[in-house]
Amino acid sequence: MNKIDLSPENAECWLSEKFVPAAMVQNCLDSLVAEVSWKQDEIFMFGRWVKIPRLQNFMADPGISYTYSRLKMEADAWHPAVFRIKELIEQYTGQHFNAALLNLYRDGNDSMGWHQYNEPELGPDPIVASISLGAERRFLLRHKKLKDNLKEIHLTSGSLLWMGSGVQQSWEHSLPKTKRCKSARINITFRQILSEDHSS
Ligand SMILES: O=C(O)CCC(=O)C(=O)O
Repeated sequence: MNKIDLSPENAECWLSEKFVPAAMVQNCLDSLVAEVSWKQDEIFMFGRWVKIPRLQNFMADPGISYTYSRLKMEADAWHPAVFRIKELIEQYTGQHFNAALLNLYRDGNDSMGWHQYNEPELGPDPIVASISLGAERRFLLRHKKLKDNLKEIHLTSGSLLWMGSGVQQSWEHSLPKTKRCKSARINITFRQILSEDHSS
C-alpha cells in the first residue's frame, strides 16, 4: 500500500495496486461491461443540462437513492462481482459501504471533470473506496485553495484508491481525457449513504 502525501492537511489517502486478485480482474471487467445497465445520463452544470462524458450506473442496498448535480439515481441491485469486491474492501479496511457509483470510460475520450464528493447524503467527511478495472488512467487531485498543489496518480487495473478522512474537505479530483487510451476502464466508487435526515 502506498500512502499519498496530501499535505499540508493530514488527509488520509493511499493506493493499493493489485488489490483485486488478478484472477478476478478480467472476468469482472467483462461481466460488468456486458451485464450492467449503463446509461449516459444528463446532469445540471453551469446553468444547463449536459450529457456526462462517460456511462454510469448506481448500485446500492434496497431503498437507497443518490442525487448529484440534480440527477436523482435509483439503485440497481448489487451485481455479484461488485458485491464481492465490496466484501473484500470491507474485510480489508473495516469500513462499511452501502452504495456504489460505477463509471464506464469507453476510451480516452471519456472523462470526469473537477469535483469533490460533497453531496449532503455522504455526510461531512465522506470516505470513498475507488476501484479501477481495465485501461490505466491518470487521476488528478488538486488542493482547493493551493491550486498549484497537484498530485498525479496512475490508476492501474485492479487497484484500490482509498480517499479517507479529510480528503474531500480540502481536495478535488478529476480524470482527464487522453489520446493515448484506446480501451475501456471501469471505476467503482464505494460510498456510505446516510439516512434521509443525513445524521446517521
Ligand atoms: O474514475 C475515477 O477514478 C473517478 C471517479 C469519480 O470521481 C466519481 O465517481 O465521482
